[in-house]
Amino acid sequence: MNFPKDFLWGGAVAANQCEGAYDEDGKGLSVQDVAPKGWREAPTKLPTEDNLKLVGIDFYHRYQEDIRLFAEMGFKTFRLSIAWSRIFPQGDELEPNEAGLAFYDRVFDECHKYGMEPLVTLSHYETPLHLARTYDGWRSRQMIDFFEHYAKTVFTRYQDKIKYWLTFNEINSITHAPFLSGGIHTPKDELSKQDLYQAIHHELVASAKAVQACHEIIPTAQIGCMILGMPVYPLTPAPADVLAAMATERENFFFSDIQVRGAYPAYAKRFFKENGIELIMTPEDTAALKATVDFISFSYYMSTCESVDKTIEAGEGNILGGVPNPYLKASEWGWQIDPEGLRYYLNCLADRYQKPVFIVENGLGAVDELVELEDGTKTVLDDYRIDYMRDHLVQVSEAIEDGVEVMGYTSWGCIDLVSFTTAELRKRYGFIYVDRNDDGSGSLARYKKKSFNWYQEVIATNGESLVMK
Ligand code: BGP
Repeated sequence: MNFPKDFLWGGAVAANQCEGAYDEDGKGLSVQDVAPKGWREAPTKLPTEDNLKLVGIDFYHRYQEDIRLFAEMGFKTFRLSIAWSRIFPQGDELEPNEAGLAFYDRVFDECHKYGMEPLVTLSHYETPLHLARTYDGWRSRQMIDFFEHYAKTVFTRYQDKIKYWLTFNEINSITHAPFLSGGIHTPKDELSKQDLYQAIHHELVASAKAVQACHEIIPTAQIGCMILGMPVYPLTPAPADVLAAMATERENFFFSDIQVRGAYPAYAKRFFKENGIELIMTPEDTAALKATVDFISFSYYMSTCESVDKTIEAGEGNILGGVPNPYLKASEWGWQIDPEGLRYYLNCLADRYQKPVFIVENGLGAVDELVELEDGTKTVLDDYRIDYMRDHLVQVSEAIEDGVEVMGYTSWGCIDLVSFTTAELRKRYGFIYVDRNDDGSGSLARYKKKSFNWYQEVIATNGESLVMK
């Protein structure tokens, strides 16, 4: 196997899906606290008891135990997000909440105790609710200042602790999930393309300003963008399908094209013209966008297809969805499994940007059964998860052989947590089972699954065990 010696093996979580403690130590509400059913449904007025994220897996109180388990697996890195509303409860204050800052000090120190580098997402679907309700999220230009202030605050505070940063999680998902991704309170069907793309512009400027601030405050750090990665194949070789696939792919690459190259891509002009979009872009915005990222990170769960035949029904999937591929099988949630698509996508990114890439989410959401072995230990025999991850990691190795500079791999939901799209607990991704169920029952105890030992060996052998029988 050809994984570089310093390959960053690890796992990933997001604050809103694991921390719980939604109103402790001065934390303000985030958009997630009023979204008990995931991204498709309208938010509630106040947090409701059926919202599993309010307790999450109680990482806020159990982070020491969890990080110790990650260390036992040999993680070199642990991707997590800072909940913006722990630091600025409303989002528009000038002074940060010290208790929130102190919590992440403790978490980062715990990681360093085991020689694990935290990889920190500034904003992972958890905009402070006040910003959504008062400013309509990224529709307001004022958000740029609020975010820049937040980013500078955490860069300054953690400058000696954090080397790897990401700005916005799956930034391209805002086109489908404007509330949870962009804090936009206006219902999706009332949001014009003009307003959506103006909001996107504000978010991209804010991302670039954070990149600039990171480079100034922590010159030794690296900061990346994060996109929802999903290769789009033409459903047939018909040229019209190929062009349709290109157009859909560009709707996603639009974001990273700007974050990596520092300016709007040429194809944006026609897209804006045909959709009646006229952006307000100041000369300061144009200058700010020139601060470009050091690497490209992305989530990868599935590929999809595109067709000009609009009678074909879209399949299920990671927010963006698309037309199902007749050659692929799907997970229990209908997400089509395509390990070779990961190799293809890694190569696409490398060809397009000539920058290092980082897979910061990948994994299988499945229903797990906790069983008791003869010696009394409880575990999950999750061979299906091992197969999924092995197949994907073998393709990562192929991409490295193709010449792609891959910085690392952090599997999604390395410990079971509340799912994003459907906000449930029975959709599990972890190497560690958490005893908590959709009805809120469970002791919150942690159990190692079979995949725990498997991943431990993969890391210990730097990937060699992937091809050993
Ligand atoms: C991505 C998100 C994550 C995560 C993952 C899996 O879109 O960045 O937050 O949850 O998808 O999705 P789900 O949890 O819905 O299975």
